[in-house]
Amino acid sequence: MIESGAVVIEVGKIVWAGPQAELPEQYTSLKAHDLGGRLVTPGLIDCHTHVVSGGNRAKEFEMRLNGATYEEVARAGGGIVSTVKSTRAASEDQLLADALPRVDALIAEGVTVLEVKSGYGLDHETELRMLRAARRIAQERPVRVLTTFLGAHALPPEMAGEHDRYIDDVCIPALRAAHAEGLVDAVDGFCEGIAFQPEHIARVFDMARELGLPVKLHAEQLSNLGGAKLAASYGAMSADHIEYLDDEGVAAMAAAGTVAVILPGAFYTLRETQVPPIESLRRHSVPMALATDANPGSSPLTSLLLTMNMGCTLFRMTPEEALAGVTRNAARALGLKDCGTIEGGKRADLAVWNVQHPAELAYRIGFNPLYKRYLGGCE
Ligand code: DI6
Ligand code: FE
Repeated sequence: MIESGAVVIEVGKIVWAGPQAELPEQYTSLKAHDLGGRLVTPGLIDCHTHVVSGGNRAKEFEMRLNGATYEEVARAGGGIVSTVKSTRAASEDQLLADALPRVDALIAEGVTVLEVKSGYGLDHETELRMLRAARRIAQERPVRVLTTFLGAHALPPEMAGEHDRYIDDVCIPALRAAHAEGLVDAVDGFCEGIAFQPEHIARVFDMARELGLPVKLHAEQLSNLGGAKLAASYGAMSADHIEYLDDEGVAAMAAAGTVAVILPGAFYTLRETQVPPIESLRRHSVPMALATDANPGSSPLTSLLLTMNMGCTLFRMTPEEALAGVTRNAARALGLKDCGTIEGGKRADLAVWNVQHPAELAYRIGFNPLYKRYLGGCE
């Protein structure tokens, strides 16, 4: 932390940052914004969300309170598949309208960059519609949006038991089409017993490679299928959830430079008890990011500050790790080199807080100390 710091911004970019006493002469005549000694951090980055989706799953929340597990709900036709029904029924305008209040909640807490996944369409047309709605968020709100194709999220009910046919006839053609339309920044999958096996994910990742798209994976959330290791073998930007990750998987991620995206909102909502291997990730110097996983089923969470708190309280991450997890390492999880830290050459995406010390951001529960936010230098 720099006490009494200054940040110099020119045309949307940071050109200098450091102690005010060392401000270079050439900048002293620029227009100054006095932030009153408040803490300035990089704008927050939510690197894993499903904010575009139809309907909600409050009913299923009740089912689970009555004892059903996430997997039981999924097998009973609820879960992801119920959101697929509502998403297919929604127009692009409706999907966008439903997403905006969630996005507004994130922005209100200093978020400047947001990742949004498809994966609730599971047919060609709806997967593309979700991605178009996601792209439009950045036209409607002051936030940068990256889109991820998640066609391999679940098997649609009309193709029950036909994983191979779904991957070949729906997922891969939809990925090609979405890419051709400029709708895809990265490719994701759900590698899990209730979703897809590593060999299915590998086929999707082969196509991503052919198209020159980076990959990431929902891995080791409910069991260990070796998903993170597979993702690492494709040079994945991140492996996400990873509660059931073992040391071998951690080592593979470390060797590949794959970021661990920790999602405490899903852990909390599902009342999971297996915690991600934070200590092992530290030991292997795997960068850790934190994200909301904002989705209608396993993580109806749209607060990145609460996510930071959960990362600390549930997983014993330090407040400093939590802050790096929603800034520097979240940028890395998205393959972004132009944001996530406050230094010369980066975009002027900043959050200004009514707090004295960074630990205060992770410490409070349900309190928003944001004073103001700059996106590309604009308030
Ligand atoms: N893991 C998750 O936590 C979300 N997707 C996934 O692959 C949950 C999706 C949902 O329940 O709607
Ligand atoms: Fe997710």
